[in-house]
Amino acid sequence: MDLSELADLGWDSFFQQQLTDEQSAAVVPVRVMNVHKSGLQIAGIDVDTQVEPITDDEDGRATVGDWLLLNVETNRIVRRLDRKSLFKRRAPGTDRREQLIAANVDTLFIVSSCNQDFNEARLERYLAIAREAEVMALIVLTKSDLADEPQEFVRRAAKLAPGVHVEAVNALDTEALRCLEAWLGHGQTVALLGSSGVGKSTISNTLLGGSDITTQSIRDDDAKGRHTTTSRTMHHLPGGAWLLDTPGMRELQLTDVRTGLDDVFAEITALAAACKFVDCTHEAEPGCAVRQAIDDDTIDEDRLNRWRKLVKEEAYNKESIADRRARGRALGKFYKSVIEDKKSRKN
Ligand SMILES: Nc1nc2c(ncn2[C@@H]2O[C@H](COP(=O)(O)OP(=O)(O)O)[C@@H](O)[C@H]2O)c(=O)[nH]1
Ligand SMILES: [Mg+2]
Ligand SMILES: [Zn+2]
Repeated sequence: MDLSELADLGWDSFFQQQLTDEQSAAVVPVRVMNVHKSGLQIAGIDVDTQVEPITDDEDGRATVGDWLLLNVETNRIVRRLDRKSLFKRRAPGTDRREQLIAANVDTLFIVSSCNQDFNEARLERYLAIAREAEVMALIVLTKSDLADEPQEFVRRAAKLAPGVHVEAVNALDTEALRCLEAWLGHGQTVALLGSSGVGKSTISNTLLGGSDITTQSIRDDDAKGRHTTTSRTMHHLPGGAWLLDTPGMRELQLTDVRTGLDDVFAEITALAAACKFVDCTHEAEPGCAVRQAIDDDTIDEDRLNRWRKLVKEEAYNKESIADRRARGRALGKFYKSVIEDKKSRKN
C-alpha cells in the first residue's frame, strides 16, 4: 500500500495503527468524501466510487470525513475506523435523533469579524462546540482591513478560552491568509463555523485560489439511475489541505457540550470546584469562590453571566421532549394544587 497517496487524503498513524495484521489484501482504507441519499462517495488509492452505507446501527454509521475499510472485491464496507473528532447534533423534532455532521476534522476555523458582528457569547458557544467535538479551534477575525483597531478584537477574543489562537485577516487577500498556513498543511482537514456574512465563503474562495466554491458541484447518480447535481463537501486546497464544507455545520447548536463548556470556561470551572457547597449557584451562598473572585476582580462578571446562560441552555437542550413534557405536567399539577389550596383557604 502506497501510504503517501493515502496521506494526501488525511491518512496518518492514528488510522494506520487501527489496521490489524490479518487484514486481507482486498481490504483497503477509503475516506468518505460526501454522503448522498443513494450512498457514500468514497475515495482511496485507485478508488473513487459510491457504496452502500454500512449499516443503520449507531456504531457503524458513517459521515463526511470518516475513514472506512472497503473490500474491493465485493465493493462492500467492512468497518469504520475510530475517529479523531466528530461533530454531531440533535435533530429537531420529537425523536431528537443524533445526526452526524462531520468526522476527522483537524482544525475548526471559528469565523467572526472585526466589527459589530464580534460577539463574545457567540464565540464562546462555538469554542465549546469545537472542544466537545475534540477539534482544535482557531478564531479567525475577518474584515481587519475595515477596522480602526483590529488588534483590540484579537485581544478580546484571546481571552475567551485557555490558549486559543486568534488571527485577524482581510479574507479577500491571499497574502493575508498566509497566517493560516500552519493549519493548512498537507492532508489536514479544516472546517469553518460562523454566522452569515462574516466571510466564510470569502475565506474558502481565497484559499481555493479564485475558483468559486459555490459553483463547484459533482454529478450524482441516485438510486433510480437519474443524474442529480449535489454540491461537493470536501474541497482540495492548493496547499494540500481539505476544506470540509457541509450544510450541517451551519445548524450546529449547543447540545451535549458539558465538557466543552468546562474547558472553555476553565477558570470558572476551577473556582466553582472550590465553593463550599457542591451545588453552589454562585448567587449568594456563603463560601462561594466564584463570587469571591468577582469581588477581587480576578474574573469578569459578564463572562460569568455568559457561562451561566450557556450552562442553562445546554441543560435545556439535553433534556428530551418527553422529560420536558413530564416536567410541564408536574408543574401544571403543582399550579393546580396551589390554586385549589388558595380556594380552600378562602372557603
Ligand atoms: N473588506 C472585506 N470584506 C470582506 C472580508 N470578508 C468578507 N468580506 C465581504 O463580506 C461579505 C460577506 O462575506 P461572505 O464570504 O459571503 O460571508 P459568509 O456568509 O460567512 O459566507 C462579502 O461581500 C465579502 O466580500 C474582509 O476580510 N474584508
Ligand atoms: Mg457563505
Ligand atoms: Zn459558588
